[in-house]
Amino acid sequence: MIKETLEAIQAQALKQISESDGLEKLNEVRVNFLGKKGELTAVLKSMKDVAPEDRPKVGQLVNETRAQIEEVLKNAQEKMERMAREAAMKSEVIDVTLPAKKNNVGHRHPNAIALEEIERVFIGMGYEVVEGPEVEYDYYNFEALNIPDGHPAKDEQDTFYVTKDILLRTQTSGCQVHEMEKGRLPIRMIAPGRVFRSDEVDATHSPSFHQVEGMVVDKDITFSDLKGTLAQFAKEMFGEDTKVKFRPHHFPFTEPSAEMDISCFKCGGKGCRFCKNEGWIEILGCGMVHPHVLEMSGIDPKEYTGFAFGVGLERIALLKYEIDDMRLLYENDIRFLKQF
Ligand code: 2U9
Repeated sequence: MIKETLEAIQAQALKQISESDGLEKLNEVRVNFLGKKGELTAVLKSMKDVAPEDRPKVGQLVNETRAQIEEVLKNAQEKMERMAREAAMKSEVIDVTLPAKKNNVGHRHPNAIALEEIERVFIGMGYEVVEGPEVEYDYYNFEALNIPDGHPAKDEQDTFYVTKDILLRTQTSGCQVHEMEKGRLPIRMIAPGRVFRSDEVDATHSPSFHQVEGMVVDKDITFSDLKGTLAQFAKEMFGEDTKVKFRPHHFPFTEPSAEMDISCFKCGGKGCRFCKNEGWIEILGCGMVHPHVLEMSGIDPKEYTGFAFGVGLERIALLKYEIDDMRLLYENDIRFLKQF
């Protein structure tokens, strides 16, 4: 009698399993037949009505039935899970041939690229890169450079003063003075950095811009060393065919002084729109370090001589990358910066 009941339960369970259309349904079947209030448990509970000698046999039958239902349930569940996985894999195909999304990467600022180029050239010639303070004593910015109070060059440069004696440097020259004061010779250095002048903003001016100044101090340094060094710099920066020309000039801290032009790297010197038909482009100022400047920093000008130069970093960047307005270098417009 119980045997038939069990067979009926098993048949019913297998039927419901085969008709299940999802994992939820299968779970219902499990609860209905094997759960605490399920049909098989009900049979177990009715064991008290079975004659004691038959109980082991009936118990075994119930267990067999449970095991079989469990086995079929497990298979059905695995099959459904496998099918669900296969269906998901079919619907989620990844086309590995699709072009990848473009990564937004940062770009270097034209000033940074130009400075790196300049540093590469001078490091290659054995120079040190030396930095100094942007807030400087009047002495290091002017006095030690042969620009005393009342000197027209001091009034020409509209300086931002912090106190009477402290200012925002108008040139990086203070770095060279600090270096000379250390008393370690020879000196071969460049001093790149931000400088400040109270200028109105326009296409070629800004109250804050960057310079790279350079200086060599050693025994027997002559104007030929200056010319050879700066001609090599011009070739490495603007191309092997670049020619240089020196025009006499005046700076308080160098004597003699000059401005250096390079042959136009666009037209090779014939004259074009880029060089305003001159064939030449002004690039930097330079000269032999004034004996008084050496002396003020404790170097004997009878024993040592030196040359120095100064370039505007923005000027180099504008020229090299053919940018026609300096303001573009300060606005940090990504549409501009991402071209470099
Ligand atoms: C010491 C001695 C000499 C640095 C020099 C220049 C010439 C020069 C300008 C270029 C464009 C400044 O950025 S700019 O406006 N600079 O022409 N600078 S010689 O001479 C020195 C510096 C320090 C002790």
